[in-house]
Amino acid sequence: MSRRAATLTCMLALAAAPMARSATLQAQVSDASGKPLADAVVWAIPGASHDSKVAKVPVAVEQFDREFVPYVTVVQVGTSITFPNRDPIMHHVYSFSPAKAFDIPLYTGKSPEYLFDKPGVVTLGCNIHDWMIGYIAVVPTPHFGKTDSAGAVRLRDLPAGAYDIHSWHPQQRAAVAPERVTLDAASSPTVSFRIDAPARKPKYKPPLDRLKY
Ligand SMILES: [Cu+2]
Repeated sequence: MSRRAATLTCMLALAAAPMARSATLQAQVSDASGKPLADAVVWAIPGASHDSKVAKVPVAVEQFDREFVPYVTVVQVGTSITFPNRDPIMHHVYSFSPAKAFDIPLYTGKSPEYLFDKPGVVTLGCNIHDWMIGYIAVVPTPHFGKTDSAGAVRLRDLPAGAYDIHSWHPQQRAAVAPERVTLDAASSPTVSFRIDAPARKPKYKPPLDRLKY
């Protein structure tokens, strides 16, 4: 074997190594009519507990152009989140949700950091701008994701084993039952969910008036 081929073989072996230990789950979420549903949260609860340290990655829900960005955020229980205001006007962000209630009176720029230590859905609002709404799904697992515009999401690096796969969408009319799957390194199954959720209708937003917020 040439030196170059040996190096290549070695690289391929390294690239393949994580596959031997972990599995990938694909989920496809559609609405009641079968159309792809974006912004659906999908998370996997392992049947047997395994190492699930909370990833210490900074998570921010920004206010930009007088909207919450992103519209839907998903984090593991134990994650801290900030709410930076990137607009040239003030916002007053709040939540009354049992999973996490807080209030950030009129501010711009940086916000305090809040710990999300209970599972559940947190609904975000702004006292100044009625149309602003955002959601944080706090899930008790490091294995989660959010569907793209094609209704697809991929959960990577799941240890082999049995999982209950849950789904949720902010506009859903009813809770959806979880699906049980068994994952091994050789397969990357696709789980399909149908969530009865009407299309998101953005609320009217008046033109920006810098003098009046
Ligand atoms: Cu606002």
